[in-house]
Amino acid sequence: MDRANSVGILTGAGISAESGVPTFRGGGGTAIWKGMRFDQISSAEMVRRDLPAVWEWFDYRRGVLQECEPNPAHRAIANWQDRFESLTLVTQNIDGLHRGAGSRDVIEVHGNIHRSRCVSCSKMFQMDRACVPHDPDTCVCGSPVRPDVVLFGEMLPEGAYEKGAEAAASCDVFFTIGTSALVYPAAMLPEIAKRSGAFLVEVNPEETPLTSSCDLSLRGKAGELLPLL
Ligand code: BJW
Ligand code: ZN
Repeated sequence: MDRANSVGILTGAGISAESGVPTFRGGGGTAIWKGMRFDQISSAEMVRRDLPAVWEWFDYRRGVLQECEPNPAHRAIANWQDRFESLTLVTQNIDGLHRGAGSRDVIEVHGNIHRSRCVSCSKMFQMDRACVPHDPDTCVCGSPVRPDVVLFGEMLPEGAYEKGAEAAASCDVFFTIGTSALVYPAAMLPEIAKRSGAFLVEVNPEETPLTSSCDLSLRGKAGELLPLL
């Protein structure tokens, strides 16, 4: 890190675990909401079939997030942004905690839970964090709004993945932090970094499919390890 000019970072649900945000696949189980696996309810098909149920799930999670604050891992990364010539932070998280900790220009490849979007005209609405359930329910054009998050089977926001891939291909060190690295295309970023010659570091209490490609695996909690780095 002393010699690095350019740093790339991919974070996942694990970095927010110590803030009290549940992970998706952690803890030996898979998140279940009212009898549905999260990959069923968090899917493009479900938005078409039962948008009110999707909103119920996301409003529940917005409620959980009201109690959550950034943790030392989010703050460590925010501090790094002034220590390197270039730092690109890509997060799969929709919780907004990186920004809450002071990180700028966060690339949120899976969207943001505090934003909604019209299903017809794509107009976006910033929701009040303090306001659960969501508001508005309907766009000015009369169509319903949906959470502005990327569900299974949906495309990522335009340019977001490409920006991350560019940074991954040109950085000196790449960190993959708190992600199971199972969901694509985000999981491609550490692979691109490694192929392009970056030093690849994983921060995770458990092994992931990326572990064997990593130059260094730091086994532990992000909130404990990142401040030490
Ligand atoms: C700690 C810790 C601590 C715990 N400190 N660490 C190629 C092959 C096969 C399939 C596909 C493919 N390309 C695309 C697909 C399909 C699909 C996909 O990837 N499926 C795989 C599951 C196989 N991808 C998509 O559909 C994507 N879209 C797309 O590709 O568009 C093109 C397309 C369109 C149409 C058809 C086909 C292609 C979109 C993916 C969007 C994913 N969205 C979700 C839900 C968001 C909304 C919501 O929140 O409900 O995003 S899924 C869910 O997983 C969420 C997360 O961002 C994402 C990643 O999970 P993450 O962050 O890694 O969390 P966990 O829980 O898995 O892991 C936590 C980790 O933390 C663990 O490792 C712990 O050990 C660790 N940990 N405590 C550090 N204290
Ligand atoms: Zn509209």
